Amino acid sequence: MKVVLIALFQYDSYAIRLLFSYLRASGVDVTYIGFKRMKHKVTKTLKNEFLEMNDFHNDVSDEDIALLLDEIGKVDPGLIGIGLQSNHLPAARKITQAIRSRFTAPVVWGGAHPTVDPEGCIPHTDYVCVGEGLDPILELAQALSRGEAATSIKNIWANCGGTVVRNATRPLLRDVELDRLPFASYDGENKVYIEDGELQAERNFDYFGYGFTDDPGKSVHQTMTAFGCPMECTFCLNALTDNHLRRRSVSNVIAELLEAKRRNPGLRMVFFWDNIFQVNKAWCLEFAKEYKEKIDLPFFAYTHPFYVDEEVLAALRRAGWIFTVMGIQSGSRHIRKEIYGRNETNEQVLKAVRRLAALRKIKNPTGFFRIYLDYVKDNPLEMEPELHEGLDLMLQFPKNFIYQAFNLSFFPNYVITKVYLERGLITADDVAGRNTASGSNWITTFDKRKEYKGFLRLHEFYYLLGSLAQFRIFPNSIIRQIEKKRLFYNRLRLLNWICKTVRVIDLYTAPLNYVWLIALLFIVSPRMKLKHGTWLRHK
Ligand code: B12
Ligand code: SF4
Repeated sequence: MKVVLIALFQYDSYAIRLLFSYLRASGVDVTYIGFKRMKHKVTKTLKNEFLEMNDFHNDVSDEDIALLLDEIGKVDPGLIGIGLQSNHLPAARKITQAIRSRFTAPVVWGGAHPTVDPEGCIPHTDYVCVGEGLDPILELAQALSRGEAATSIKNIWANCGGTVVRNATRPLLRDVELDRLPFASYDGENKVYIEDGELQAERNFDYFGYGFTDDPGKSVHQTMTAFGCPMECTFCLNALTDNHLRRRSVSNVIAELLEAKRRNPGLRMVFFWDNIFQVNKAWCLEFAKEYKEKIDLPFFAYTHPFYVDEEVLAALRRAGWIFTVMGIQSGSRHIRKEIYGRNETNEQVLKAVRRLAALRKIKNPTGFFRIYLDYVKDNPLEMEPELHEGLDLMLQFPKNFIYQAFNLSFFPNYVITKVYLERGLITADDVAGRNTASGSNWITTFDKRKEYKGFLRLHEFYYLLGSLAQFRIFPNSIIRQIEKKRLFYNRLRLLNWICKTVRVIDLYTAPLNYVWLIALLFIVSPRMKLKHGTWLRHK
């Protein structure tokens, strides 16, 4: 049996590369197609008073599809898998229709969107995988190769000519089972990449403008040590499904990284995509020791205000931790607790940021520790008192953090989506994947072309104040005055210009804060960047 797996808008999908390895290790002839790159665009369209929308996952051309069909045709598979997030739904439907018009092989959808909305997916495809997909897709491929109907596989829903068979879900893989999985595949074998209607054999460049692969010259490896999360935020998939934390053993993770280093002596950095890396103190301490001893490369890992044990943070820092993202989401205790289902108090948030900032004192060969703080922007329920509380908290943070704001997105069936729909704050058309202009929430920056009215102007005003709060050179007292007197409230472009100027002055007056920029240049070699025309991120 031959299987084609299509990763939508993500050349380096960890999930699809893991499925690829699992099928290959089980004797299936499998091909990976990276169908179009992950793209970043600043949001530009003001859809209505409450939402900013963005359609960057929607640029699938006829040439892209023709090439995809040709590549599938070369393999002549018995099963075609498509991995998709909710934003990708319109594209997935278009591709599936095209595949069905040319091939008889059934199509199975899997990933975040089919998991949260199988009912909405099944009419458009032959099979839908709900939740974990490794054994389910293998069993599906095996059943089809035996010529069976494949209608009783757990986690797989089947569309039998319009009649839907909804099979039960199997238990999640346990820790010991994770250790038996092959490592996600980053080699060049059976992999093709499509963009701009052309094959991109030489251009496996994705997140940040470079690829996660062990090909020589590609200097970054990505992996996950754990799946699931102990939290249940209302805007996250984890609040919807049983997705309790499961973790690989330290020795299994180290074995993968040793293998990645062996294959690619140019490896410079590791990305751990775990939802919260610092869970389980004993695991982290063991990991830090082993990692420092055997891998000794700078790494990225997310963190969370509840998981900031000083011993763990320090051990990870000494092991090579150089940048992190911590979700704060709102500086208002009320919004966090009542709207986002997050229980940390403002004191806990402040303590967490301070502990992260203190890690800068711990020596590390790269000499820097980048702290990105994620916030949700444009929540129509977050008004002036909450935004004020948030700014007040932010002004107490040690400086030189990086403030990132993401638009509030509404994914199908998510807890927050249901609440906002019930309260009439959004309509069904605002839910990701519903429209051709699919919702997304990539990093928000000030958009000077917008017509700001009421609520949005307020959010944009506080967004710019938050941007100023990052810099040591811009006094908090001035930020408080701007807020109090609402200076520039009707001159947001001017305030944006001030932010930009402050950034430039900061660069010149405190160049040591920007050592990370130089380090990044060396993590991804300038030669590669020049060759592929990418700088920090792919446009
Ligand atoms: C790591 C991660 C990322 C990394 C991806 C790194 C990489 N190169 O793979 C980065 C930071 C790049 C990222 C980006 C984004 N992400 Co993200 N990300 C995650 C995270 C934390 C883990 C995903 C993962 O790889 N898990 C491990 C794998 C093994 O598990 P899995 O994905 O569940 O896959 C299993 C099954 O779903 C199934 N399966 C998956 N695909 C397929 C395909 C087939 C054919 C089959 C049969 C089965 C199957 O089998 C897999 C193995 O069991 C999830 C949250 C979560 N807890 O899942 C969010 C999540 C997937 N991300 C999300 C979002 C929104 C985004 C962004 C849009 C964010 C943004 N603002 O831009 C972008 C979009 C990127 C893109 N173009 O696709 C949402 C998706 C929501 C939705 N309903 O669609 C999630 C669910 C978080 C959330 N808010 O709930 N993300
Ligand atoms: S902490 Fe992060 S991964 Fe965990 S439920 Fe909340 S948003 Fe999702």
